[in-house]
Amino acid sequence: MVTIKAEPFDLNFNPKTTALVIIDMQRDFVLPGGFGEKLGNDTSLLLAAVKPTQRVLAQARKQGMFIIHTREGHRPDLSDCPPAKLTRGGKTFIGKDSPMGRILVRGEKGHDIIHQLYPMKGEPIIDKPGKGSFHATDLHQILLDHGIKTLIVCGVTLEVCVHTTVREANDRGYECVVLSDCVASYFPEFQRVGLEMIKAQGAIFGWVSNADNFLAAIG
Ligand code: C5J
Repeated sequence: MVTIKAEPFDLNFNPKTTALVIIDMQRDFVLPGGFGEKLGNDTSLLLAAVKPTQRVLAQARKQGMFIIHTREGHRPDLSDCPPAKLTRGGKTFIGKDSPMGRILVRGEKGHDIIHQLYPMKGEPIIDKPGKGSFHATDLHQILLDHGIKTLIVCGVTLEVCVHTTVREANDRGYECVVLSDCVASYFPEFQRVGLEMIKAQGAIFGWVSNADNFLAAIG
């Protein structure tokens, strides 16, 4: 067992039963021209999470930790995109052309993970149609098969896919540690409040820590 310095209190975890989960570090969210920018967001805010996540990923790989990546997106015919998601406000842009290919469509350049955090062979990629990583995916089965109990969570955006995934994971019995500098939001206020919400009320959804603390814990 190792101990990670975290809020609201330090957490003991076994690295052998812990997975690093990196959520939706896709071009469509973090680079100009994709889904995030089409919705009116400044994508540069998300880039702050890249370097700390690279450090965490490198160390997790060195330690042989189980690593999982997720991508939000849909089949090319959009048959797995609920009409309510596709037509939201008349302008979600899902499936529309962009400089990085069709937005949030599997197989397109924008849908894929940025090169700085690209998965290595043996690291499962979960393609998910929703915001939560457990919805309509085999993530829970994969985690169970690997005996995983604790999730170290990085990715974007904090208040959408990271939060939804942490809530789903918490309800399924996983302990989640969100690394504050390895997650990002288009809205600084949401980043601050989103982290508060996770650790409030005695870790109601999970713990908040950071990259340095993670590295110190698994050293
Ligand atoms: C969003 C996500 N923000 N990955 N997706 O629509 O957070």
